[in-house]
Amino acid sequence: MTALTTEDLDPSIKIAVIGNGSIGKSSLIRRFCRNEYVENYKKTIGVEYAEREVEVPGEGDVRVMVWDTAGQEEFIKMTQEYYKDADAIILAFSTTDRTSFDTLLKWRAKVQEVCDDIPMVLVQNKIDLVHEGVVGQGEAEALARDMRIRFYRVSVKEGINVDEVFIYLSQLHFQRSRARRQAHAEQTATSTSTHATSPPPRPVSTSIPPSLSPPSTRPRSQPSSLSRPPKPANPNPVPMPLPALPTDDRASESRRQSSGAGRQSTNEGYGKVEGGGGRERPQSAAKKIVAGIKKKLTK
Ligand SMILES: Nc1nc2c(ncn2[C@@H]2O[C@H](COP(=O)(O)OP(=O)(O)OP(=O)(O)O)[C@@H](O)[C@H]2O)c(=O)[nH]1
Ligand SMILES: [Mg+2]
Repeated sequence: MTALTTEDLDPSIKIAVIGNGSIGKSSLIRRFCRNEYVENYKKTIGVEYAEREVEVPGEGDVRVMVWDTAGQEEFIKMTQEYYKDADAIILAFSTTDRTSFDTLLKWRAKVQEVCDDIPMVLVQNKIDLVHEGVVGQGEAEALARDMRIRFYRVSVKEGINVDEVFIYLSQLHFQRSRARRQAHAEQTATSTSTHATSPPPRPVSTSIPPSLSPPSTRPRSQPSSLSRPPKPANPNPVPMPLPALPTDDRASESRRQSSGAGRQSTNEGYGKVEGGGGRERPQSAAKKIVAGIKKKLTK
């Protein structure tokens, strides 16, 4: 089970609509958000925004935020900024405009320049004008298959298939983000259980600049009489298992050890592993060492 996120509590999706000018992008959004249709054409300058709450089967009420981008060439660089932020893309063309179909791959390339694998759908608008059509249904379906995306035939004017496009994209987006979260949670669980069986990591003090370190409980240089006695050299000739370090730290740790720095913490590490690993010296020997130290200290 994955953790609950704000996306579960307040589901929303950002969709950008792209494609050549005058194919009906603004009309599609106006129909979806306000259920209105306007006959006269007024080109979009830059980017416009609209939103609507819609019930998405399996997801409940979803806030759909839509970016209406200008299809005119002069605005492409500017509108591309908005795809970057989108969760899904509607790639649209018009039944009566051959160029708008022929440039679809170019539009998709613009998306791929700025987005990773983003949910997308292909929309053919103005199917009420199919008698004036210049794009065959077969070739549009073939293109959608090549792009591996779903294809919708829409008439904004007649209100055909408009909500369906937005609802499908919302479902796709939420399914994918749930799958991603679940994969991430499984990956985290696997790496946590791997770490649980490894020995605890040794402190690598050199990885934290002194200014960021928590204040030390021990002064840096201590009088020799209070410093810990050096541990005896490891009697075991077999290399002790060292706790796994993050990859980057391994190199610096081996440099640190070969330069002699941090020896004491290395010994402490070995000592801890020894204590739990059944390689302890006989207790009497240990007692002798402690007694010797006490003797030295009381001199
Ligand atoms: N017959 C018909 N006309 C439509 C349809 N959808 C939009 N139109 C008309 O197409 C023209 C262009 O529509 P817009 O929505 O402004 O086109 P756009 O893609 O936003 O254009 P830009 O803002 O320049 O990128 C308008 O006159 C609309 O009335 C439709 O489904 N059928
Ligand atoms: Mg427009």
